[in-house]
Amino acid sequence: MGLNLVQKIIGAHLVGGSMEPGAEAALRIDQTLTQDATGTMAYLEFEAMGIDRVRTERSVAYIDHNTLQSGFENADDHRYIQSVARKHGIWFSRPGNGICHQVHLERFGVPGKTLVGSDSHTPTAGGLGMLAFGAGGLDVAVAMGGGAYYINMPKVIKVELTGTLRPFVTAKDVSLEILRLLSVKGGVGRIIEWGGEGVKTLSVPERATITNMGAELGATSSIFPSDEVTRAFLKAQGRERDYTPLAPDADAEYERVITIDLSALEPLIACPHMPDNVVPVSSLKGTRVDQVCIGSCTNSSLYDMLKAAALLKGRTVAPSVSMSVSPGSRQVLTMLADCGALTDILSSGARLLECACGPCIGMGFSPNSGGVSLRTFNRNFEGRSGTRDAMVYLVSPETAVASALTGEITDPRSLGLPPLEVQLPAAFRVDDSTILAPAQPEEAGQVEVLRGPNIKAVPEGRPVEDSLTAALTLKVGDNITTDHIMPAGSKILPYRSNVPKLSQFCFEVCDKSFPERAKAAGQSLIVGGANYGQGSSREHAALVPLYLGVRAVVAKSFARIHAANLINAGIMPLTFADPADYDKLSEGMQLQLHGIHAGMDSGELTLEAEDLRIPLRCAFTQRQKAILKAGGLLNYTREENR
Ligand code: MIC
Ligand code: SF4
Repeated sequence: MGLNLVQKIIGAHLVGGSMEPGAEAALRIDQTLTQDATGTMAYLEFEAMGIDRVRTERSVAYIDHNTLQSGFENADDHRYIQSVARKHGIWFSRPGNGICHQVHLERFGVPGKTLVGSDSHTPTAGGLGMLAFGAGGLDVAVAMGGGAYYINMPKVIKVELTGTLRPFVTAKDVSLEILRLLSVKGGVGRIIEWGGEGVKTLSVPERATITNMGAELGATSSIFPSDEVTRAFLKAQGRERDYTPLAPDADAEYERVITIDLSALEPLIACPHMPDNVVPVSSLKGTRVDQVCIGSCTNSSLYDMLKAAALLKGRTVAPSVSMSVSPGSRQVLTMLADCGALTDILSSGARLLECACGPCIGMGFSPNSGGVSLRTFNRNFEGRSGTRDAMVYLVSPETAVASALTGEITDPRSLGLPPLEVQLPAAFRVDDSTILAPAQPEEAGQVEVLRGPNIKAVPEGRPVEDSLTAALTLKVGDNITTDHIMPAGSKILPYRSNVPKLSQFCFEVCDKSFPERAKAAGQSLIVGGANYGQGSSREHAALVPLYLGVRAVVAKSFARIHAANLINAGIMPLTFADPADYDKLSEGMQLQLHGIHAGMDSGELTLEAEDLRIPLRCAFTQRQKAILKAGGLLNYTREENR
């Protein structure tokens, strides 16, 4: 039997465990990336591990999330990351240089290599044929130190593409179509391997738009083959030497094959407040639009920006619409300037924002009250834009511009314009002067790490004891995202390296009184529904509950990265044996778990509450059990290194 692409890359990186579906596989990691909102914590954890220099082929620290410096906090964190990177062998992409995933694709991604990044959209690099995973900061710290990255061996779904996209139908519509088909839970425990004849018709940035939004499916990763299109992209980036062709064997096997005919797609739109709430754009024709944003790691490539500029050229944004454009990188922005497309964008009345995440994570440009915002981004969770009652829709750049011009949701095909003729350049403008090299090993000792007063200690995990009595301090429903657990936005993000301060905002979207209640309870338990912790990789969604005394979360099911982050923090993720038992629990109950250690071995525990006996499941690997008993991955790693 032949191998699929995922099996080939995993096979070449397997350092422990097994490739049997469901089994734990330990992978050698070639590259890591961090961004600033998760990076400070990741580097504090790396420092705590006591390793002098990273042991990867390439590690890069990006500054792209916390670029609004409305106080000293973010600036201090940036100086910390810059200095710690210089000292420990990590490349540093300066603020303004661009969004980590876009810059990594342009300058560092290598087909066939493995990448772990402290951001859930790290699989964007799968557009280049890289096997990339989003992870918590601590997992990235371990990978920087040369440790393996552990995944439960996923099943592989193949999406076979046929046909060619028609004018004004885009890669973003492919992402939305697969979300419509599979839902935000449909990728859990799976890697999506894209293939078929249609792949050849998609450029690397288009492929990256598709792998980027695999994160919204809950998928472990997403990947495209590496072919002549990949070679041309790398060559245009001056990196043809990084090219390797990669394809699955002809007789490779998959869990299932889904076929998407590109020629049959139409412009799609994800409605508030979930990325899988997808309908045709035409079905919302005429809906008023207040704001339009183009950018984010999903749609900020030169290709996306050139298309937007071509549509805006000689036209003006409707007076009722406020529009922003954030190019994904300095390379994109300077090339837009060089070819005059920037002038077309600015002349239309759109506002130019920095090459950064910006509005995607509520860092400025929040919509007006109850505003309808059309964004080329990947997430439209409630409140994420910074405006609690905003209605955020996700669309392609073409749909975004068409709607900005008319002031209402508009299928770009209905404008009656000729197809856009946008080509990728034969050579990109390569200037790496804003990516700083680390110090040479012999100089590293003299580099001083600069720590501002905002940087507080990483909370210490507590070993899981054999019995636990704790109050149920919070019960939440299905699809709770990490944006619910630990919201972001311009007011909160500056405290990513200050867990005590951050804890005041925990679950703010669901229940403002939770932090006080949890603190008063001393130790507590949270109950959740299905897909608990979906969305980002932020380990703060585990570290902050840890700080507030949360010892276990009992849910119907968990999102992959969040479950790993809970274990890394020493918090037990437990699932209901019968999801119907969820209804029997209510806030304020005193809950008990006994014989936890034996239960972790058998995979079964009983939650006792008043006269209830609720069976729970806990399928931990040996390593995960050891981490929980050690009180988290940091303690475990320290013990291992001793
Ligand atoms: C996001 O898109 O939610 C973020 C902000 O990029 C997060 C990381 C973070 O919370 O810092 C992610 O996707 O992992
Ligand atoms: Fe940044 Fe948004 Fe991408 Fe997250 S999803 S990395 S906040 S652009």
